[in-house]
Parts: sequence; structure tokens; C-alpha cells
Amino acid sequence: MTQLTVDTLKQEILRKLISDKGREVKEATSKDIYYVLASIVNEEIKQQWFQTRKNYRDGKNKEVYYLSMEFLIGRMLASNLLNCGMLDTAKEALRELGFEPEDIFSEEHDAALGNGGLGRLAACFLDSLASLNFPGHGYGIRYRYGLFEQRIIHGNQVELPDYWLKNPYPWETRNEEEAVVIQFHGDVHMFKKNDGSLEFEYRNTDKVMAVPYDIPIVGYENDTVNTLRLWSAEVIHQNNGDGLLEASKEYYHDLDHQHSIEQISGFLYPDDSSYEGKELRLKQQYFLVSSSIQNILKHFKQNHHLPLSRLAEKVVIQINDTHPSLAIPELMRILMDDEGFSWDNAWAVTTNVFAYTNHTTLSEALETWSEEMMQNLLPRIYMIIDEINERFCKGIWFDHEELRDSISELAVIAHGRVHMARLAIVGSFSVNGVARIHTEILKKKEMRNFYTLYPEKFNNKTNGITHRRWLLQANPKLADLITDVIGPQWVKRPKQLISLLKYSNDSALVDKFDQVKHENKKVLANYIHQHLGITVDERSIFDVQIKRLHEYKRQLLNIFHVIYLYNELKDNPNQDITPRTFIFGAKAAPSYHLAKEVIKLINTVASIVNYDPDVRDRLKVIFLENYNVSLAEKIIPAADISEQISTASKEASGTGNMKMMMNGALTLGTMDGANIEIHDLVGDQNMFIFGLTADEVLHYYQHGGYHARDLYNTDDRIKRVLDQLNQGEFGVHNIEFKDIYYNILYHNDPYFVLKDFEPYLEAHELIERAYRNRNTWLNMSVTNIAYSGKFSSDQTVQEYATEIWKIKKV
Ligand code: 26M
Repeated sequence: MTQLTVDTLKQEILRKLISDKGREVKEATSKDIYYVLASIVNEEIKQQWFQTRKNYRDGKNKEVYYLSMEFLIGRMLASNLLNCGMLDTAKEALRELGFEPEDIFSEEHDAALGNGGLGRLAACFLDSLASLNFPGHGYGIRYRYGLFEQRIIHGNQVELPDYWLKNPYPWETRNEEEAVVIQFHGDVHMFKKNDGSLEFEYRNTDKVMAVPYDIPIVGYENDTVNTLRLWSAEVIHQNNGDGLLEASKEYYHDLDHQHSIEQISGFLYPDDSSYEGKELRLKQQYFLVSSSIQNILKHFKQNHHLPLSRLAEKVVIQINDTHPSLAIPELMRILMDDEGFSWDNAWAVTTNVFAYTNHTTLSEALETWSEEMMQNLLPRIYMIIDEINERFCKGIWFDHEELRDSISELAVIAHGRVHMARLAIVGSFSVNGVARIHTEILKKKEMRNFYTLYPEKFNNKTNGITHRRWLLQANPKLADLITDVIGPQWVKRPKQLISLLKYSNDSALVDKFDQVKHENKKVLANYIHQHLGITVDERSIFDVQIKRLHEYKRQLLNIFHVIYLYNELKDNPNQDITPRTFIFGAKAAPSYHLAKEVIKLINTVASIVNYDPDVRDRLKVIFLENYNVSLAEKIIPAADISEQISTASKEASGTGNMKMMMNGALTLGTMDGANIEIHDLVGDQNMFIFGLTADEVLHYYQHGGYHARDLYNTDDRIKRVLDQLNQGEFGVHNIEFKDIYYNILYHNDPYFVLKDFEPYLEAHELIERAYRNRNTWLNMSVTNIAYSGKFSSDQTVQEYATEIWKIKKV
């Protein structure tokens, strides 16, 4: 990229301000400056984008396509500036022009085309692909409404629509010439051709146009710019010649039709762990995969002068969870019906192209679609899945006698439903979990029969996060300090963070890390003050739990502990405790009643604890509304404690754990997901592990759980907290939190909140003591940063590239 100086950038901003906005700097709004700066960055990017695409067209490279219903990209201006090598220059130029960089960056709407972990992982992977010079692109949907905006009103979550495209989005380019047609419904007609083969014709289908919008994905200081292609659903406009369509009696019918088509890319479904068989969601999935596969094949034909039978030499497609797994029958359909392949030849190609990532073992999240719905909406796709199933089941029957009894647990279609995970496994050459323990559970429990059938397909790829956004950009003070201590090589090779270990006992040096953390805590404290009017003690322990709200993630355990601490302070007002600030951020799926109750409980506890004079500011509870990527960027650099307290075996990996570790927070966690791999590296002495293990949890489940009521009856601390929910000060009119109370005592505490309560409390006591010993604490913190390089998504993507995708750097 061209190297702009602060002065030339300033001049360029001023010039563009006049030419684009007709304004001088003193009349300019933050928004004007945002658009002007974005357009300067875009000019830088466009050249490299063009060049990168041109390189890929020479046909030498194998390319990977990441298909995902979600890309949680967040804001792009600062990260594009960073990756173009212009961030520091731009910040300086903005300040000299009288603007606070943060004010300019926050003019951009946080693009929330994803729910949580799965969508953010996709965004981190794209950043790493480009930064490592890999030819890899994303395909997704350009939802008109992203994940809802959360407001807290009287302690309750209220959802507002996220119309993120209200202002022009400067990073996207509409590409009409690449539009494709997608067909739904209709009838399939079969003909026998002269050579005896079958020909299929689709009649009376509903046709929808998929129009791509492209977003550049800029690599870090390497001139690579890949593409995130998002599809938008539109009506196919037929020109009826007389231009009088409006006047015709078809007008309202047409508007209705248009509306139902545009709904396909209308909104992101706001669930991240529960599945509902809504037809519109199935439409979205097919819309994504059909447009993407058509596009991938078109480019294969353009760039490679090879027969389609050799597709797998140049193309690999990763499917992000089962959501895009209709891509498998869609590729079969095109190969057979449009390209004349036999079943066997089409299958050989398909099963060498797809790789599937599983992100959860929660049974309520497993996607299955009703056969009837699938047959009606996607008749030809249904026929193909049916045949995949027939052949697969026959294969088991004849070649795997030992699995005959399990056939209904393996079949792609069983009991009137299409099982998407089974389709994905059968149709892919690779199946991976997202952390070591998760992959082991897949192999030994959830998918053990498939593992018997196809041991060679299963592999682990532990998740990662981009250290560029989550350290360099979100925490520039820490990044600069690290560079001062160990030099700048770690930026390109994050594993070199390990050199920090040498300094973790140097007390003068670790003090500097302490100062950076303290400055970040001050910034967050100001944000909290501005948004909630609450003053928090900057010297208190910032204890952070930020993630979607779910029972298995156990925000409830966290808030129970807070209630317990509050009770202790009420009983012994002069207790000498280390002041603590408990910070929460969490969205609940709009239909998830219990999750919303927990949000209400956290806010209710906050409203009591924060204003009780007996507490004397030693305890604060902060619920930050509308948790999203940009809020995460503010909270994570200020965290002292990272709460990763899922019921063991339930959290596939987690990625917030990695982000906070990289920013020097200490993990308080169960032996679950990637916490285990953090523990491998830093050991017991550098994190706080507590609670049941996955084996213990699974054992209890096999034996009908444990006796939650016994703990209620024998542990006074637990009894007091629960009774307070049911009737005491945290309830209003005796009804408030009855659902939580009943869920624990009458549904036998399905997520082991009471069972893990005491060990959790003890872990907190250790934390309190450790925090008072500054040098030990700082040593632990620096040790965590030192080992965190292993969790850079550069490492993860490199492993996908060599072990699954077999692609090379360009
Ligand atoms: C399914 C059907 C209908 C509507 C929405 C969904 C759906 C959407 C997102 C289901 C699950 C979704 O995401 C699951 C998810 O985010 N899983 C998390 O993935 C992370 C990245 O691998 C892991 O780190 C987390 O542990 C895992 O919970």
C-alpha cells in the first residue's frame, strides 16, 4: 500500500471533504469525516483487490470457500486502516484535525450479521486467510436486519430491529452482473433419453434473483485483499415493454410477491442454540448455498481449463455448522442435471469438495427438517437427499453388519425428518470439532457410530481469534508495551509472544502491564459512568462474563455468587473484602424465556446492590446493554477475570476465553471447551479451575442427575439465595423469579448450578487473595499473554489449510 504521512493524509481528508461533502473541516460532522476516511481507505484497497482477483484468475491455485449463514464482522474502518498499515497515521491525522478517532470509528454501524461465537469465528478466519496470503473467501447472506439491538427497560430485555443499512455502507459493492437465479417449489419431470439416462426438468418453479454485494477482506500489510460475498434476494424484473406495470391490476399482487421474495434476505434468525423448523429459514439456507455453488462453478470454469470432474483439485468448501449443508445435494443436482454426470461420478466429486465443522453437541440445536416441507420447497433437492440416504443405508446394511441395529440413528432421513448433521457427515471428506474435548465427545459419544464408519474423516481444529483485531486494534497500549519489551516480530508471528515469559518476574516491567490494564479499566469505568450513571472503583477486580445468555453458560451461577457476597456483607458490614465489579453483557434469544428471566435477575440484583449504603461501593454489578463486537472491544482490554463457567462438556470451545487471555485476564473456568487447552499451557497456578469435569457431568446424566434438593436442604448459603428468589428481597409480589427457582428445584438443576456452587465460591476466594499479591497476579497475567499466541486464528487457519483444505499461500 502507498505510505501516506500524517500531513498528506490530512490534506487528502480536507480535499475530499470539499469534493464529496462540500464542507470545510470546521463545519464537518463526525459522520462526514467517517465517510471521507472510509473512501480514502477504499481507494487504497481497490487497487490491491483488483490485483488479488487477477492473480487468482490465473488458475494456478486451489481456493477455499467458507460458507456460513453468519459473519459477525463488526466495524471495519479501524481494522481496514490497521491492515493497510495506516491506523496510527490516521489516528494522528484525525487528532490534528480536532477529532477523537474513537468518535469517528463509532460512526460506523456495527455489522451484526451473526449471533455469537460461530459468526465471529467466521469473521476471524477471513481476517487470517487474507493475512496469511491464502486464497479464501466467504459466502453469506446480506440480511437487511442484523441481530436485534438490545435495550434494557425496567430490567427486561427489549428487542429493537437492527436496520444496519440505513446509512450507505461504504465497504460493499453491488455486483449485478454476477446475479444468479434460484428456484423454489415447482414440479420435477423425468424423461428417459435415448442413451437410457434420465433427464430432469423443473416446471412452475418460483424464481428469485440472488444479487451479490462484495466486501473486501484486507490482509495485514501484505497486499492481499480477498472477498466476502453476501447475497441479497430480489425480484427478477421482466420488462413488459409498455412500462405501465403500475397501472395494471397485477400491481398489488406484484408488490406482495416482491415482499415475500425480499424476505428471504430480510433478517438474521436470532437463535444461537435452539432450532425451530421455520420454512423461511430453510429458504434462506438454500438461497445461500444455491447462489454460492453456482458462483463457485462459474469461476471454476472461467479460471481453470479443466473438466468439472477435477473440481476438487481446485476447490474446497468448508460448511460452517450444518446450516449450509444443502450445498451437498445442490452440487449433486447441478453436476447431474445440468452437467450430465452420472450419480457415481457426481458423488465422487462432491464428497471430495466438502468439509464440515460441527459447533455444538446440544441436542436442542441439531437441525432436522420435515420431509414434507423439504419436498414441497425443494422437490429436486429432496429427491437427491432421498437417494443419498437410500444408498448410504444400503451400504451399512451390506457392509457393516455391526451397525444394522443403529441404522435409524445413522439414516439421513428417519421418522419423517431430514437430519442435516448426518447429511453433512456422509457428504464430506472431513468432519471437525472446534476444541480437543469437543472433538473427543463427538467421536466417543454424539457421533460414535459415524466415527466407526469413517474414522478417517474426523479431526480436531481448535478455534482461534485474530490477534490483530483483539489485541493490536482493541488494546493498542498493551500491543505497544509488548513491542517495547520483545520487539515487533510477534505481530506477524503471534507465537513469539512466548518471549514475554522471560520478563514475567521482572517487577519493574510487570508494573507497566499493570499501568496499561489500569488505564483500560479507567476507560471502561468512564463508559459505564456515561451509560449507566454508576461509578465503579477502578481498583476493584473487573470480573467479566460476556457471551450469549444460555442456561449451559451459567450466568446464573455467577449472579448467585454475587447474591451470596451481598448477603455476607449485609451480615458482616465491616468485612475486609477486595472490592469487585461484576460486569455482564449478554443477549437472550427473544423466545428464550428462562434466559430473559436471568437478565432480569442480574439487573434486579444490580439495582439493589449498587445502591445499598451498607455495601459501601465494595460490590458493583454492571449489565452493559446491547453486547456486540464493538462493545467487546471496549470491555476485553479492561478485564481482570474472564468467567468461562459452562457446565463441563457443554461449551464446544468458546473464543471469548482466548480474547480475554490475550489481554491479560485470568480465566476462572470449568474444564470445558478450550479452557482445557488454556490449562495445558498455563497450568493450575495461572488460572482458576473449579467444578465437575465433563466425565462426571456425563456420568450424572446417565444416572438421572444428582439430587439438587439435598444441596438446598443442607447448604444454608444456597437455601438463602434460592429463597430470596422465591419470596425475599429479589422478588416482587412473590412471583418474580419463581421460574428460575422451580427450574432448579423441580427440574433438578439440569446444568449443575448448585452442585458447582461451593467449588465456584472457593475459586473466588482464591482470586480475592491472589489479587492482593500484586507481583504474583501480574506474573500470572503476563504468563497468560505469553501463551496466548497459540490461540491466534492464524495458527488455526494454517492447520485447516494444511490438514483439510490442502491449499497453498499465493
Ligand atoms: C440454528 C437454527 C436456526 C437459527 C439459528 C441457528 C443457530 C445459529 C447459530 C444455531 C447455532 C448457532 O451458533 C452456535 C454457536 O455459536 N456455537 C458456538 O460456536 C463457537 C465457535 O466454534 C464455539 O466457540 C462455542 O463454544 C459454540 O457454542
